[in-house]
Amino acid sequence: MAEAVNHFPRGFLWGTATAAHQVEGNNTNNNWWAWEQQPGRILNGHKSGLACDWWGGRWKDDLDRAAETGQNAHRFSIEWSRIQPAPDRWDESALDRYLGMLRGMHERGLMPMLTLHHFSNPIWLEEQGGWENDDTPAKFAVFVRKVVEALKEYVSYWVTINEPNVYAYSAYSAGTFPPGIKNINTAFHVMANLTRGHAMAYQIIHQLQPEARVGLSMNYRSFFPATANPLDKFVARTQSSIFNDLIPSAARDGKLRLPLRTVRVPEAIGTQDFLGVNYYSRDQVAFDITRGAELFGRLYYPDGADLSANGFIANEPEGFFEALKWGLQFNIPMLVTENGVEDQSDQMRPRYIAKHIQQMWRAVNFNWPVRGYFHWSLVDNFEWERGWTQRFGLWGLDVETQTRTRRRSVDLYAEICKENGLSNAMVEKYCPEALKDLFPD
Ligand code: IFM
Repeated sequence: MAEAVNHFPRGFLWGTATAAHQVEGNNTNNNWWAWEQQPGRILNGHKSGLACDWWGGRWKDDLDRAAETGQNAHRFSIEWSRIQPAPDRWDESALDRYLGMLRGMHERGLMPMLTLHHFSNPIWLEEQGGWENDDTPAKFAVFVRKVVEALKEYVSYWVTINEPNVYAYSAYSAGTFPPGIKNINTAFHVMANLTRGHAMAYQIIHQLQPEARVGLSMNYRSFFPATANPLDKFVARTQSSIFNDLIPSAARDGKLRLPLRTVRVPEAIGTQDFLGVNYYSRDQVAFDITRGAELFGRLYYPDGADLSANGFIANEPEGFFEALKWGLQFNIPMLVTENGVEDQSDQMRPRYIAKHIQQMWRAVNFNWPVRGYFHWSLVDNFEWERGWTQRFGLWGLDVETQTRTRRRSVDLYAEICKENGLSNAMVEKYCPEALKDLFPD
């Protein structure tokens, strides 16, 4: 077959994404560390421990790996509990460390994107009620001001809050994240506070750095009605509007449209310069009267789905196209701030990457404003309540020895980054099983 390359626009960002608690290690002063010490909270009793030892300095080697393999950007997060270890105390040395990381990214030609909140809270904040407490958005704003004053010279892209939908759902409705609450109304209350926190952060960043680009990273989940039955369609739509739409819509027009009422958050109007899209998979949704707590939807992957190692992710690239189409409604540039798959053996990852990048290429061919892609993740890291059982890294990690193993997907992703596109030759080399699909004769 003749060489065919699906190119991306010049200046497209290609990177990987990480988060502080998942890679730094020894984050002993946050709610996740405390949660990990409680029996039964994390699969197999795993603990984050040293994680990828970025706090010990191993970020340097990992970012060398990113830069050497053609990436030009990196998304990471900072840990609130390190910078503000107590309500009335700042740790300037922690900010200096982050400055060092930011300089390190620039030196390596990696444009940093900084996330201010990625699931973890200082223990002191959690003891004051965390995001359930209506004072928390203002406390977050104080933290954000301190950080932006210290780091703004090196950052132009800021993500205020990572996946506020996943955070509110997991911590306050499913109870799988700390503080382990299972109450959907509390989750809605928390969503309102997260929206307020985001809005305050947006205003502060722009006050201090008018040219900054500020957004949220939303986890977009595709909910596909299991059948043409109107009830399946109805629950799929309801799930999607609650999970996907609520928060970014509120950040557009200041209205958080909860199922039975609308909460007004006027300060959130117009507080997104870009939309961060995190996409992993798509669910089939069937109406199920017995599942009141899950809004009457039974979610599952269809028989024959291309499943990841632990069955956690189905390879559903069309859902990614749908996510980008959904993002268009906000009329702002989009960045794919996460996309990836858990796959220790790296059997599936190459075709997952190729198929998703192909869908993103379809989107840019419609001139949809997609500006970059951050693969989750650079190196295996601590996967929250699923501990070390899920391996999302391009590089594998032996947690005990801190040895990194280069998976084959590294080479595929490097070729994509360097070429600024995906070719039939790459697909043939790394995932020939996807060739017919992606480059039909
Ligand atoms: O590891 C997480 C990340 O912290 C948030 N988005 C989903 C990833 C994979 O589960």
